Amino acid sequence: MNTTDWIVIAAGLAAIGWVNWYFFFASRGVAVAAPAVGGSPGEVVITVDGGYSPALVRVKAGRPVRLIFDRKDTSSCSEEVVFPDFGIRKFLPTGKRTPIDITPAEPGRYEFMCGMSMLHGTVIADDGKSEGEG
Ligand SMILES: [Cu+2]
Repeated sequence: MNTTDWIVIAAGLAAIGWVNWYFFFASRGVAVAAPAVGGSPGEVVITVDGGYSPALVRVKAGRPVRLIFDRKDTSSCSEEVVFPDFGIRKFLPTGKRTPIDITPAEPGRYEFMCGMSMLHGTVIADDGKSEGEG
């Protein structure tokens, strides 16, 4: 390979890295939460207050995870949360913690949203094997 090839490859890798960084961390300025290690199912608390915080949750594919929606606001917008991939639609009472159990079978992105699809969040399921654990 000549120098031009290497430059093209390097530029391509940089672009991929930037895109991943942008979508995972920068696009919404959100924290990334992951379930505590060793818990089964892992639990992640998501605060609902005019949006989801964190709006990005990383889990392991094939493992059950409990998302606990802690709703603080009284807006009718956020009173329901929907997980289309899991056929889940749940009412979230204000001032209460509502657990939702999911098991993302495959690695990938699983969106969740309010009943009107105005607030959005994402569960990213990673392939558990990539971190040396089955
Ligand atoms: Cu809404």
